[in-house]
Amino acid sequence: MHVIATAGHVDHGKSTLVRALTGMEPDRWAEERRRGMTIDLGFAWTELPGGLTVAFVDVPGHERFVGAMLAGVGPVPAVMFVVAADEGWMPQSAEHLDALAALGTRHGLLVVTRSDLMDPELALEEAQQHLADSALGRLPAVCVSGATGAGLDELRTALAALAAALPEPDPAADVRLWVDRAFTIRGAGTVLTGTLPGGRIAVDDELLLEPGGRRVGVRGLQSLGQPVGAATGVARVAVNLRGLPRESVGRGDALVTTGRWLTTTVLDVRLHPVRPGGAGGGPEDDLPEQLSLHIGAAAVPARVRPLGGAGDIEPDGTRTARLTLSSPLPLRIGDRALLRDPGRHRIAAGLTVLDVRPPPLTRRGAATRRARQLAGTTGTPDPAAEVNRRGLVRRDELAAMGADPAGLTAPGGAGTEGVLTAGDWLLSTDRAAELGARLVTAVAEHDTADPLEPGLPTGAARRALELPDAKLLDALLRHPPAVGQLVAREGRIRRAGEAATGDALPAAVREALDAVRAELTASPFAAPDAGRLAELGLGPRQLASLVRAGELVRIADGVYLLPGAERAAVRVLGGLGEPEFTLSAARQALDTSRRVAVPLLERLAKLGLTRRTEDGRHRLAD
Ligand SMILES: Nc1nc2c(ncn2[C@@H]2O[C@H](COP(=O)(O)OP(=O)(O)OP(=O)(O)O)[C@@H](O)[C@H]2O)c(=O)[nH]1
Ligand SMILES: [Mg+2]
Repeated sequence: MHVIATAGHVDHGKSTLVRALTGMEPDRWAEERRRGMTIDLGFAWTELPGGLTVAFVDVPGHERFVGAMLAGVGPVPAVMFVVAADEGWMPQSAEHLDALAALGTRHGLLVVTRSDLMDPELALEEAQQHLADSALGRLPAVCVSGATGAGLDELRTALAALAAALPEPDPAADVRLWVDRAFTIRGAGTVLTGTLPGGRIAVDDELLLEPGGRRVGVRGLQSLGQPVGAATGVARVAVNLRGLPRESVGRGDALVTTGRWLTTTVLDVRLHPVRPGGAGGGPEDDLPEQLSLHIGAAAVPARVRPLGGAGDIEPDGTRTARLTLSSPLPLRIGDRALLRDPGRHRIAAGLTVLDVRPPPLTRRGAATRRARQLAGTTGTPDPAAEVNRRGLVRRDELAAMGADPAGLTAPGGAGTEGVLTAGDWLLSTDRAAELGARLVTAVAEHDTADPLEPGLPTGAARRALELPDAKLLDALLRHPPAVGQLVAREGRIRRAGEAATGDALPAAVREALDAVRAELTASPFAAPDAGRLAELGLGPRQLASLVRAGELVRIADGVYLLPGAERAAVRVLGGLGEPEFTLSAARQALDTSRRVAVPLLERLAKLGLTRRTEDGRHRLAD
């Protein structure tokens, strides 16, 4: 299916044409038919030559209903632009053209109707001239009469050609259905309608209703008046939602795929002049601070703050601005939208969304720096550039921004274009270098402050660098400048190669160790007592660091021997010549005190080198 919106000045014959083409009544309301005027959006559809089905979204032409017009054309990729032969180009022709140009609509057909009332040539030439001066450019054109039916076959053929030339939307795209109508059906509950631009909705799907993020289930689905199990964009759909009160939804809300969209009230955009060259309504004209943002079927008051000065307007008249919305919208990089000035009844600018999670502008000069940073960006999503600009960003958040990082990086390794992956996170090589340098410094500072416990605990390292995920620490250790300098071991980030050599022991501790070592070499089981340890300046922390460094083994509280003391003890005890021996015999053989002998024998038993006999003696293991 294809969807085409109408556009054109009030009373120029849009609805009459839709009626003639489809046999359906686009003016649904009695009031519309009584007044002969479209007030709200109308929907109708037909099959075209060649078998393509086309649905029309018929918009009102009256200036008062421009909000409805914008909600109608917003999500629709193509337009049937209608001009009355007897009236020619009129003010709402111009405003509708401005709106289409600003929204980026590029597919269309010009229809000059009411040709039974006047020769259409003049109106046709005039309209083509206006189109040529706009971003749309000249369009294929047909002259018809909705009253007599003249030219309608030709119009059908032209519509079929237009529909066939429309780009194929992605059936796997994330769903964002802008609600253009919401109503209640007795017995079924709340129904929303909209133009699905791409992606797929199926019965029993669970979606989110934005703003608000309310979970909603699809109870039923219709397309072109028929129940369907699923609908793939582009399509007109009516969605019956489970358990949703009618008053909690309205035009401009959006039904979106769960977890795939970010809603935002602050965004950075590129403003486009409505008309090439900028004459009349270009963003370089004085832009009121309060405007109305229109995207899809939504209209939201927006505060506009141009970024940078007059010098930051690019040669094509575009410039960047920050918008603050009065209510959140699900937006993505690359979205097209427009700003309307309700006070002056004009389209003020078109825009392309550049960033839906922009940095706050707090410091002086931040707005100008931001303008420079965004200069040259077009809104074409560039995941590598986004990662580089942000430094650190979650994968799913980047995808939700509209810059899907799939394929950007090889899992677990250095990616292309300066992007590193770490679990769910993407990290720019620049940020990795900066964080890595900070980590090297933090570890060095830690080791200076606390030489007895070398290595910065990983938790402290993460906090110091404000890393949201431990995997980022691993990524930093794999890349310059940390790689080769730092290693992770036993829960700490350590200077590479250091703990193994014991270099980190302070000189005083090293001297004390030398003394202990000399004494224990002379008398291997005469562990220095508390007085001696204190004399050498070896407190609990120093002793613990010597144990960690593998210089001493701890037999019990306050009892330290040289590494290998257990094996040496077994050798001595084996020399007793008795398979079983008492504690006292062992103490004498080892030439030590009970203070050492008791825990040492306990330790030998624990290591399986000795065992206790039933009568409380000790025996070497076989
Ligand atoms: N003679 C003649 N009258 C026409 C033709 N098309 C429309 N009309 C008349 O023009 C008037 C407006 O037609 P509509 O189709 O309602 O115009 P519209 O563009 O839908 O108007 P809005 O939706 O209110 O903007 C009606 O009185 C129609 O009968 C035509 O081809 N020939
Ligand atoms: Mg109408």
